[in-house]
Amino acid sequence: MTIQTINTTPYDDQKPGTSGLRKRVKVYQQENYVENYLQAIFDSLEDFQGKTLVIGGDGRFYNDVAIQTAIRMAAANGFGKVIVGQEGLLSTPAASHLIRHYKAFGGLVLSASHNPGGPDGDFGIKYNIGNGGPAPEKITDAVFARSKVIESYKIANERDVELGRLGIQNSAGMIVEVVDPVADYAALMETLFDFPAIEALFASGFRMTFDAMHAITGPYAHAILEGRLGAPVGTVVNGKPLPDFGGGHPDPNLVYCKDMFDLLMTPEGPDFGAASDGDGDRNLIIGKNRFVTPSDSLALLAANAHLAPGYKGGIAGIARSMPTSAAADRVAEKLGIEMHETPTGWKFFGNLLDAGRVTICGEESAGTGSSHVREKDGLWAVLLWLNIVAVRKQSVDEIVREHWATYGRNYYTRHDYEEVDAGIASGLVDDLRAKLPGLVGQNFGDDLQVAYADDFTYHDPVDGSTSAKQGIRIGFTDGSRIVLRLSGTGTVGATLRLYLENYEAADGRHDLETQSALEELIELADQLSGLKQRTGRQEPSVIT
Ligand code: G16
Repeated sequence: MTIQTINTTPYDDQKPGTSGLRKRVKVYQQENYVENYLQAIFDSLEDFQGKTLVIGGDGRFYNDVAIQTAIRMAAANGFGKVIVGQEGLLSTPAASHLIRHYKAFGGLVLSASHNPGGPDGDFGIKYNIGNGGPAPEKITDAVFARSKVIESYKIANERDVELGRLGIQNSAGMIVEVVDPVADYAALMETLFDFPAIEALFASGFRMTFDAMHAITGPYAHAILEGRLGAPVGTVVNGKPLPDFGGGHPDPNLVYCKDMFDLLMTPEGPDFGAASDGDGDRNLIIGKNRFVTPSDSLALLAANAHLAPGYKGGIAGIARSMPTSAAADRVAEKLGIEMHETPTGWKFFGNLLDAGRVTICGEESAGTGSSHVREKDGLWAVLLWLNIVAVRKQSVDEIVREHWATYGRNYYTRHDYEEVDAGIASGLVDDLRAKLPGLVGQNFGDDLQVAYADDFTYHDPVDGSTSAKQGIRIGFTDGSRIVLRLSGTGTVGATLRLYLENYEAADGRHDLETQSALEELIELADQLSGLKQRTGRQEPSVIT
């Protein structure tokens, strides 16, 4: 065994986005691309000699190659131990749990989340710190800076680790432990939720369908829903992780899960439908005749969390990303707990969770989670919903309607314009930003008056750091909002995200069709930004 130092030349595009470095597989397959990025990560960390690194991914194409490289490089750089999921598999929340549970120094999560996989799809690498959460900007900025000047990387000249064999192996003197990817995570879920109540729910004939989208949650959902909770075999569909996700797009939204949505809207459909994404951190919740928006889901889970044993003492506070609707704010107000608005990106919740200031966090991008790990967690959200349904003995639709009757309804939609020319997209955002100061106080239509218009800046109340330019917000006096920002997770061109929200009070009308309820705001957003004309698009690529 020898440790080699290999000369390399830097790439200039290894800037981590909202969640790690996501690129086309073909970009990652370039000579030393993975090696450069991993060495830039290791060079940006301190005092990890002899310590433990967790490694796992969502099973997508190129995971196996990158994991072997990561293990050899971890050994060469001085880690004492690597914990890796069997076959290289770990959902993102399970990786976060293992880092915390085994007090590891950090972890590498290999995934491009909900982006398609396969040789022509996407790949990604994300570094998580010792609290189990995504590295903060201080580290990701250092990684990018290092990647631009890197001259060499260290790698052990070792044979492949047998990823199928559970137990201890050795790589260049470093211990490698291959673990069951599900066991520790499933045990954690059992401490949080009322498993006997959910078991009784299934025993009473409650029917559910869970679409694992041939991505990472298959093994977890089979083991927990069918194995431990007694849901009938067949409840979990597309449960085998495949390197190309079976050719599908593992994004659990109403576009890619349309068949499930349609099924849930029929009388003979099941009572509950759910799905998770490529790496298992996102969730989709559909009750019979009721799709629950991620923003509403956050509010509902926060309002009802005390029904689950893990949260029976109540929650400390709630955090949501800025573009997420303000539905959760009303719950926090009623509960008299802290409410925080952060930039998009789960990494911004880490400090608040670590400081015990919030317990539940969520984002409009189909992510909800809690202090149990430091990532959003798809199956956790599904289990909390099941727990609530089991205890309240009501349908999802009834629970949602009662919530609106208590708190009012935040109508909400997101329009995505994908693969827009990057120059056009950034020009559009810059021009709108320049208009903002002049908008305050202006009236539009019959009843829209601009209360504030800014580019969101976040001041982290825990470490005092500031993150500027996090998205344009135009807020109106009646609580309506238009938000526009550039996605940080796309891999081709730019994705413009337009978020629209208005509020209908508790005694207001809650049965409008969402796009119609938001029509005036949609038109105004186009008028102010010139979105359609400048992008040449008549319709968004995806509406959620
Ligand atoms: C990641 C982040 C989320 C973010 C989402 C969308 O999720 O972890 O915090 O909301 O991307 O980000 P953007 O709007 O910049 O594309 P995931 O599930 O892709 O890892």
